[in-house]
Amino acid sequence: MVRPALGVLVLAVALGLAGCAWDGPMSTVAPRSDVARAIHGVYAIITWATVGIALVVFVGLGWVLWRYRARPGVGPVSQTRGHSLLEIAWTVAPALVLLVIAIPTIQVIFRTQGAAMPPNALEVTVRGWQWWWEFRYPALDVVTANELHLPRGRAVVLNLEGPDVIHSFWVPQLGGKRDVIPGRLNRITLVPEQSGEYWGQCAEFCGTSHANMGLRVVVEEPEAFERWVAAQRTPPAEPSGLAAEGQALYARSACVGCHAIRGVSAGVIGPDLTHFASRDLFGAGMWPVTEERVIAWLKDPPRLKPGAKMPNLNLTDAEARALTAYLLSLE
Ligand code: HEC
Ligand SMILES: [Cu+2]
Repeated sequence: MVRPALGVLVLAVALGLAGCAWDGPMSTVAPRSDVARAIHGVYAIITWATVGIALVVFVGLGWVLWRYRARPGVGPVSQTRGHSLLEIAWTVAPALVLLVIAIPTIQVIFRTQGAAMPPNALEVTVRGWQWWWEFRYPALDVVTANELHLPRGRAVVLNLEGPDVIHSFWVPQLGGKRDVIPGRLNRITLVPEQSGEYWGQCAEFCGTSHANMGLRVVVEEPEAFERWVAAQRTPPAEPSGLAAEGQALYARSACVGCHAIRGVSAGVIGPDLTHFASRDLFGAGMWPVTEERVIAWLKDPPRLKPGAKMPNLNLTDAEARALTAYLLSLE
């Protein structure tokens, strides 16, 4: 009886651990911003305090079990009831432990509330929609979706807005989680410290496709970020051939009511598509921007992403192909 149960336990632990990575793109133990580092510092204090307490408890328990084990010829040991010194000790000790945890925790809470606006900060409006992320850079006149670009080493202020329901912005290596609440402005202020690619995920249940609401953050060197901004501000090239047909079709379809493409349409329900093909992934981190995937999406969004707010527009294959050629020309 014991052996199979043990086998299952070992297997479960092994499978669980196999999912762990110290420095994966959603690691909570490899911080890459000042805020994430501060939060990680609190984790570390709590973890080591817990390890220390566990050691004391388990060593003490082991010793008692061994010392007072049943032996032939030894009767019950004497029992103690009411011991003032012990009572005081086990009241004071946990209070001290809580104090040790509370001081750094409260310090970090105040520090990461980001009340004051750091000088020269880059402001980004982050909107959590069912089920994708919108990023607006008001000072730069750039709008994008699901892929947030940030320069390394500069303070950014993320202004979190919820146009529909409650979401939560969470990019473990950069900081968060912080709720995105309709009618309320929440903020995260942080300085990304290392260039690289980081993954995030909506962390507050927001409906059918909550699990399909990821995001990607690209932290780049300041020059690379400037190049990205310049490219985003440039209008996309005039399409030709099939892409031009796609543009004409786009302009007379329902698409324009929901999507913005600079110079063509100004919808605000769905992601801005002005530079759709400059992004690696679409659908909030779900699929690579490839012809095959985009065609599949256009033909039946709610099938690929349950509950998607983009309806099935019953496009023909030829229409989906032309629209996709146009979308892929929007670099
Ligand atoms: C009723 C509003 C609506 C209409 C009409 C609509 N869309 Fe969408 N579209 C959306 C929404 C909302 C999303 C975001 C879906 C998600 O990721 O959950 C989206 C997502 C997309 C995406 C993926 C964008 C990204 O970066 O993730 C593409 C491409 C797209 N739509 C193209 C089109 C085209 C082309 C048309 C016209 C044939 C169209 N849409 C019509 C609302 C709409
Ligand atoms: Cu969610």
